[in-house]
Amino acid sequence: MPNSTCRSRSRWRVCGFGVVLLTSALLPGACGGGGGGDETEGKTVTATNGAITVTTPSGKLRFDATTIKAEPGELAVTYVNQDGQAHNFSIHDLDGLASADPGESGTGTFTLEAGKTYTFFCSLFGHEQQGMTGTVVVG
Ligand SMILES: [Cu+2]
Repeated sequence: MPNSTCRSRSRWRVCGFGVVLLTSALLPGACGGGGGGDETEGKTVTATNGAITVTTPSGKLRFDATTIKAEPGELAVTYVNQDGQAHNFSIHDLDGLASADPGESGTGTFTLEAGKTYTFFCSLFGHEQQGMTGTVVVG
């Protein structure tokens, strides 16, 4: 059906170009920023007075922190979701959940044991495997 609008001679070139433009328009976060989008990779953040804020930037299946340093006891997490789909902040083996719809934020509380290292992640299907994960180091 789209072929009817394409002349036979140049149809692959013209139609292919259109597909590339369409794909780019549908994936604004895929290549935006010209390579400067990963400046938050590997960031370590330290909880202050048992509280911390973790953010998912728009268009990224990532958290802005990959290592969180915290004291033993209660950790209050404010999770800010700037992405276009729902995500959450969870910690393996611990109760608690900070879940947020697109453009919103949520809070959750986790109880950390001294000397332990935990893995935090987004529990939505496949997100941890795609990079929504990091480490909580308890001092
Ligand atoms: Cu997620």
